[in-house]
Amino acid sequence: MKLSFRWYGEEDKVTLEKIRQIPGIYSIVSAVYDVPVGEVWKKESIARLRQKVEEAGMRLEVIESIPVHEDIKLGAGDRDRYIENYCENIRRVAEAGVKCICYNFMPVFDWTRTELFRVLPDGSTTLAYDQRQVDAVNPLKTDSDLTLPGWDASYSREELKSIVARYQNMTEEKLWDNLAYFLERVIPVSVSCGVNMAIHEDDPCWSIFGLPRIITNEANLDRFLKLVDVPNNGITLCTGSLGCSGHNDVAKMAAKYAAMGRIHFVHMRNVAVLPEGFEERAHPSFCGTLDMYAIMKALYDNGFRGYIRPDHGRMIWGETGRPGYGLYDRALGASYLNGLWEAIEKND
Ligand code: DNO
Repeated sequence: MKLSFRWYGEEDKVTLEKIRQIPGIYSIVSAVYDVPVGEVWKKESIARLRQKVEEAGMRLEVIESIPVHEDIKLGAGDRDRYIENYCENIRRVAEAGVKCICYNFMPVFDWTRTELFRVLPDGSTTLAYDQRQVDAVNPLKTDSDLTLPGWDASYSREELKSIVARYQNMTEEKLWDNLAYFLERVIPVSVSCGVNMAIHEDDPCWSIFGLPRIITNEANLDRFLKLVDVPNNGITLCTGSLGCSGHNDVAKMAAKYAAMGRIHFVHMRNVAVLPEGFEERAHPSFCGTLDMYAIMKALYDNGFRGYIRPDHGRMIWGETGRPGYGLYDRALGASYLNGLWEAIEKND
């Protein structure tokens, strides 16, 4: 396992110096945040990011994310220009030593939660999702007084409304076509640069606000991998995104896609599936619904030795900061992953 850890750049309260003290960190996972979605990343920004990480004694081998512009997902507007920019970003990060790029293909909304600070019985706070609250929100109505805390602050209410409106006639099949169009152009570039592309599953893994979502389950991941059937076209196995639906057998999927050599990155996170949705929990298996040991073992037994990062953590010990991305609980998660891996390896 190449243990990795997400860092949000120089603005991040969780500094590289602190991350370095977590045992076993192999690579930092980061991105360039100084240009709008869809534009080409400046070479100097990529070089500076790499330099910061290397000065702190680590590597920068994973980018999360190079975001996909909405025109590409919509198959409209300036998609060819944005795809060309995307290809150029792949070339540029590859030149800086990056080996894996995580991205997603969710219309408008990335991960969605209804609560960012749900208090758990032990006094820690966590991210939670309640379907009833999501169903009560209509992003097409700007006067609706409900806003979700995880909503992308880069869009104003009016902008959000008009972007959602552009998806009104979008079917799942059309989204599949647009994804294929994107992959057919981007994957050959990643092959020639020696970079693995790793799509992240939709979070949660079902349609929200009537918008199509397709990277959601085993049948759809099978279909995805066949769109461009080469090893570089792979996935980020996100245990929490898949595991928040009781329908996904995450350990089985880990085994299957690892054996195919198509998992390039893993997000390890535990969730508790609840009647009205789900809430995020501490990493160990006994804290939530997922069998984290079974997932790690499935990865190991099927030859996966790549990048794994602890995913969201709770806020504990009074820490404040970016929800899901504090230091302490993610560091506990990293230690737990180290422990699982050592035990699995030694039992082999
Ligand atoms: C949330 C993350 C996602 C992920 C993107 C990948 O915490 O897991 O935002 O980075 O979906 O593009």
